[in-house]
Amino acid sequence: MSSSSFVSSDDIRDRFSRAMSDMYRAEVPQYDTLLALVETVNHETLVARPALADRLVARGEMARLGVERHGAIRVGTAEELATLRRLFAVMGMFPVGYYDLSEAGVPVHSTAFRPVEDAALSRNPFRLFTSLLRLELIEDEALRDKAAAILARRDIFTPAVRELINTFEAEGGLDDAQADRFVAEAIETFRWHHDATVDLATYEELHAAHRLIADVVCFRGPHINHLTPRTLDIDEVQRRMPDAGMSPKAVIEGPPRRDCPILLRQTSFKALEEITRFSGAGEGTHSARFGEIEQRGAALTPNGRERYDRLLNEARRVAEGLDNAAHQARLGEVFSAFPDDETTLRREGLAYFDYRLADGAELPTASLAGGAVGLEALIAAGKVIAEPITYEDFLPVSAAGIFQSNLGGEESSVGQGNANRQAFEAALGAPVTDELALYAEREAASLEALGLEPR
Ligand code: OOG
Ligand code: NI
Repeated sequence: MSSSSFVSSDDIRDRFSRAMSDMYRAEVPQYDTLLALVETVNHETLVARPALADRLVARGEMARLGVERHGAIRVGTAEELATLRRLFAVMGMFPVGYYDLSEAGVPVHSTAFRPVEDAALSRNPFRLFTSLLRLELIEDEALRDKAAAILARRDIFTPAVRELINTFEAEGGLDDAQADRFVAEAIETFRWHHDATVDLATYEELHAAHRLIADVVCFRGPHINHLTPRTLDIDEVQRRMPDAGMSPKAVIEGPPRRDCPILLRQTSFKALEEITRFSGAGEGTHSARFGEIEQRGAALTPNGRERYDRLLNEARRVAEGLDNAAHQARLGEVFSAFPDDETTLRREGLAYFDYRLADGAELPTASLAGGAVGLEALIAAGKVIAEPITYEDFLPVSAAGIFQSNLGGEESSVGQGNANRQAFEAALGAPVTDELALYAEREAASLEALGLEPR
């Protein structure tokens, strides 16, 4: 087959994310309500803030706003994770970042499969936060063995999707019909099943060890547990959620509202109780799926991130049990120590920036050797435009808050393990990419394109 008949990975990802959104909309009607609410608030925000609209257009983010989603899944074995890595590669999604959730008593570690190139992100930035259950953190050995045996019996992939992954790897691409078939088959892995694979007693035993273990082990596959649209004003969406019939979690995770948004703010609403049939005719309920929204801000440098982590810890020490208004007020106070204008964020090296030539501007050749001083002068003269790079990843403390809120927040009887990136990468069958390195590369590339030295 000639490579010219291949569909691009970006296209396959776009088809897949739309198919996933359609499936989730049919499975969870509140998701549709949430999408409508986010769209309304985004529209109102853009009308009220034309400068923000201009910037999104200039950064290539306006077109992607309407399709932008992230989802989350949880798998049980190394083989499942490694095959997912190959499946996502077909769609141009690669493992970025390592997240240790065991610190927060959630027995998983995770990565995000996502596109990494600028053009791919602009086309469709669909990401999946993917967690691997850590059975070694179950203290009861007999229960651990039982869970492993149940997981060993299932195959979460259809035979056809396995074949198409092989075809992609052997031929270097998929043609149009194969790509459609791939999307239809891949979606099957993430579908919700009302039938559990175990009897009620087994479900209850695993549930007692940790709700998450039951969610991963007792079903035929890693059902998509939420799909998250991106909003431009998370406070406003949170405020309007109750009227739209959704009850948001107590507090918005992440940094406070700011003039220059940083990193990621998230909130979710509670999982649905779903009727589940167990083998041996038992019936019960299981809550697997929930809703979430996110607002994205600037990617922070290691320095900026270190300061964020420190301030967040400081705010959290006294924020326990506060409602959202009080929590946000407390965060706001503590984060007044974090500069909130772009010039300072840039000059102090707290956030990553993208540099481009202003429309119609030309660079004087003398500026090329000017280093940082030359760059500042060019920005001051309006010849070079510096804009923060959007954070495309996740935050472990926030993710733990989302997990806990939707798992019922109960104390876990699971041992708190340590981060084990090596074990995660061994299961994945590949290293995860360091997310900070990606932002640093993008910043450096934008300077190089102007003939300027990286910072
Ligand atoms: C994932 C929770 C984390 C996020 O956006 O940080 C997450 C899960 O519940 O499987 O989705
Ligand atoms: Ni999420």
